[in-house]
Amino acid sequence: MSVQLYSYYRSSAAYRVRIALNLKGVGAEIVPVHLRRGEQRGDAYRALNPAGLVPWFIDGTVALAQSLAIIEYLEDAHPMPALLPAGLANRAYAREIAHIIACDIHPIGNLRVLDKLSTDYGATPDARAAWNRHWMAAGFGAIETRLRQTAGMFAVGDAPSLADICIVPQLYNARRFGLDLAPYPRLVAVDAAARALPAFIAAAPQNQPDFEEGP
Ligand SMILES: N[C@@H](CCC(=O)N[C@@H](CS)C(=O)NCC(=O)O)C(=O)O
Repeated sequence: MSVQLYSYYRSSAAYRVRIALNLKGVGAEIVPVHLRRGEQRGDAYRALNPAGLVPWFIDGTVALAQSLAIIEYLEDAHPMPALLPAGLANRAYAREIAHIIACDIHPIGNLRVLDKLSTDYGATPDARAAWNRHWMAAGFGAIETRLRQTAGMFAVGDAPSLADICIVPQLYNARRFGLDLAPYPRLVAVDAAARALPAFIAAAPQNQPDFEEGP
């Protein structure tokens, strides 16, 4: 198979790409990279992706990092079903929600950031989780407000979009780190609607070949 995705079952950035691949009906070989064991920092993986992060995506001669860039590539290569809603404003709202998650929330809750907090600043497991919850709550508040305006069955209207592709993995993280989701009823509702779709089910961490039980 010429399409490969280097992935870790609970990497939310890889989870986004898995959802997009499934929505587009693009089959891909999943190549597991064990983040907890540090495989992403090894020479073999860095020779592919010098950034030392997943996802890493290969489609024939194209090899690409960054989940949103990969998703845009898929959107360009396979326009239907569209991952951005119709209409200028709605397309921008879907991107806005995606960027709150991918640019504002996710980078500061990443494994290497949490590890740095522990090794250099003595953060305990509880402190790491509290840090993550703090930044997720800040972003989720903004998204919840936007959803009042944009949500239908899904985050922006009645079809799953880039916004839902980013929301579902981030809510998976939020539950993992024990964030109280009660203040975000719209976010919870659109997450539930999206997670019921086959493309999202197949992409879920528990359905990955490298899934492991445990914290
Ligand atoms: N902005 C990147 C983020 C990629 C990223 O940070 N991936 C995480 C997993 S979600 C990772 O590989 N972390 C490994 C580490 O922190 O060492 C994207 O959207 O693809």
